[in-house]
Amino acid sequence: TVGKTITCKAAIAWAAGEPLSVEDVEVAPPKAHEVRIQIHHTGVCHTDAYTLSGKDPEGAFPIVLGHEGAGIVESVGEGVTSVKPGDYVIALYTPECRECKFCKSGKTNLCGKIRATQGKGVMPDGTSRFKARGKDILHFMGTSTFSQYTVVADISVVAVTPKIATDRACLLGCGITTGYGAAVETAKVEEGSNVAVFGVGCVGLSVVQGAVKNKAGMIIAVDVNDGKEAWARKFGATHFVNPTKLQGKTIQEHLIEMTDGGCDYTFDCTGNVGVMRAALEACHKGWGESIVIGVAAAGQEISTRPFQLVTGRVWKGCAFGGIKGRTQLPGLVDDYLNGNLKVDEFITHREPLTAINTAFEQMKAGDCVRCVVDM
Ligand code: NAD
Ligand code: AHE
Ligand code: ZN
Repeated sequence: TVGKTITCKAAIAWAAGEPLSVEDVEVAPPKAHEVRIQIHHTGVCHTDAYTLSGKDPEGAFPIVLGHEGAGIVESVGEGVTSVKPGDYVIALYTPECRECKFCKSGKTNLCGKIRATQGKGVMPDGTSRFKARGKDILHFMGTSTFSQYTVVADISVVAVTPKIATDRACLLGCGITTGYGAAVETAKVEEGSNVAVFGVGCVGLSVVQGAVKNKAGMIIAVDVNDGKEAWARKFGATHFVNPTKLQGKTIQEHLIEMTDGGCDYTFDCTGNVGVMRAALEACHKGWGESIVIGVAAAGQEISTRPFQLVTGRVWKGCAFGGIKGRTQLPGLVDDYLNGNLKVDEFITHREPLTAINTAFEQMKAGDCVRCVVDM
């Protein structure tokens, strides 16, 4: 059966740096191997603000942003077997086809199947399912969750038990999974190891949570915003440092002193390349590993003395925490339902879709961990 176009509300980014405009969008039915989702809730991640700012080299306009969403499958295209109408789902900006070189490597969660079209803001067949004011509107990160209905590839969605409410499940679509996975899956933080987390927004606090889960020793939260100290301690950080308040000492020197030689693992959750350097240099000689999670603007580059690597420090990074969404998200949902993964605690603000621009403001103001938007 051929589905119908649905007209609903979406927050459209017409141009870089402008507020989103909530207006009617026409959402075409899913084609073969595509899924149309009614989004119930979406988080607003720093990456949405980054692309809206115009600093993302892949960011093109007009576009429906949003990549941290959960809802219910409305309809599926031909050949879709992994989900069915009525399933509760989380959208995946890191798809998992289980067939490509990346998926089969056993070395990465990155999937290559649709990355090229995803980066261009179109579906795998090269076209868009969104239209507004008579114009085609681009997709974002293969998910576009700032729309009441969205269409995604069938490899970009995972069904989860409806026991987890969609206002919680959405946060597993990016922020929480990214930080938690970076600690547990990518770094594989060991018991007793000393950890420093630069930037304790949703992603950084999730790294803290992963470090606690793996029984790290010192967990040092580093943030320029003193308001984040209480949050970091609530999630299990043992120390807090505001790097702007160190007199005559760099943050890396300070951390090396605190940890008697440097951290075993550090994480950048800021997207600031100066912070990335400090995080690498705060690592222990011989084995310390620094994980880049933050996304930096076009033109930004990282640097350090190669001696830092020659003497055993390791620089790496990950997307979505290194987590394979279709395989591993149901397990994280179970962890949440069994009381072994904090999710509720991340929701500090809520807004309706009509006030989505307020959610962006709140994130910049800094007293907010995550604002969840009710669609
Ligand atoms: P956020 O805005 O909620 O948190 C960022 C935190 O960093 C804030 O608490 C802020 O005060 C702090 N900060 C800013 N500059 C700092 C500095 N110089 N030193 C120390 N702290 C500083 O952002 P978020 O949603 O948690 O995302 C964090 C970063 O991770 C962003 O760059 C985002 O784009 C990126 N991200 C990457 C992935 C991935 O898969 N790699 C996934 C999600 C988010
Ligand atoms: N288009 C951006 C890339 C931004 C980026 O690195 N995105 C992360 C996810 S951030 C989620 O909040 C990611 O998944 N990266 C892997 C990939 O394939 O994009 C730029 O700067 O060019
Ligand atoms: Zn994100």
